[in-house]
Amino acid sequence: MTLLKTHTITTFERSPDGGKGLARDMRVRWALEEVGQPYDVRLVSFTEIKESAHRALHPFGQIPTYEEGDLALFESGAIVFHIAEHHAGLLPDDANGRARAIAWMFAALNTVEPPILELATAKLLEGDKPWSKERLPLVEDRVRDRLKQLSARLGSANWLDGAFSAGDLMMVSVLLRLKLSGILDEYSNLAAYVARSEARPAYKRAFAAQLAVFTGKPPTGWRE
Ligand code: GTB
Repeated sequence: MTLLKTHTITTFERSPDGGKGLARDMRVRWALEEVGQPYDVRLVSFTEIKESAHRALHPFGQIPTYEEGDLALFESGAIVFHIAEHHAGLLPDDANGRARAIAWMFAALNTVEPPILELATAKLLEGDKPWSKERLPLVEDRVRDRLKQLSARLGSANWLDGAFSAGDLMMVSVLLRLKLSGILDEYSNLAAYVARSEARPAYKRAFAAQLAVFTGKPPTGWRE
């Protein structure tokens, strides 16, 4: 008999994005939904994540964390990679395709996400600085540079490298942060790539589950 291990993730009891699915628990929820693994959620406050019990799981006092049996992980990239390695559905079977999907995961986190985070910081945390107006276009252009390169590579394909993979999941998770800025719409194939991902049943279930935390309403029919 195979015993099912419970997957437990932590996320904010009150996400600062108001349930838009932009906090980093969303990518872990999405990965678990893609591979069909149920999971438990432990809600934590901003105070709790800085306390020693949570820091034992996450040295930097952040969410998400992931627990499975005697394994505790932090960093959304490492968590999604772990899920993808242990369950079918997010990494190709052939070794080279697998390596390329992992490269796309790293590209999302190391190459595409940094300028996008920089833009969020420039808008949210530095918007009131006297130099902000002058700097913002530079930061936006750095984002555009990356999007242009990504858009050229994606071309008219549905996914970055063959079938949908953990590389796409991570890339789209990163791009979603740009949706409200309008910059994504300047690259129609990237906007369509994100929309195609949001239409995936697994994405919808994950989104409904994180929204339910915020609204207090259980997702309806999310596992039909
Ligand atoms: N590199 C880590 C990972 O990928 O797991 C980064 C984790 C991280 O930044 N976690 C954030 C956190 O715990 C929450 S997701 N912050 C608390 C702290 O550092 O004290 C970041 C986030 C927050 C809010 C929005 N939003 O409002 O749109 C989007 C993303």
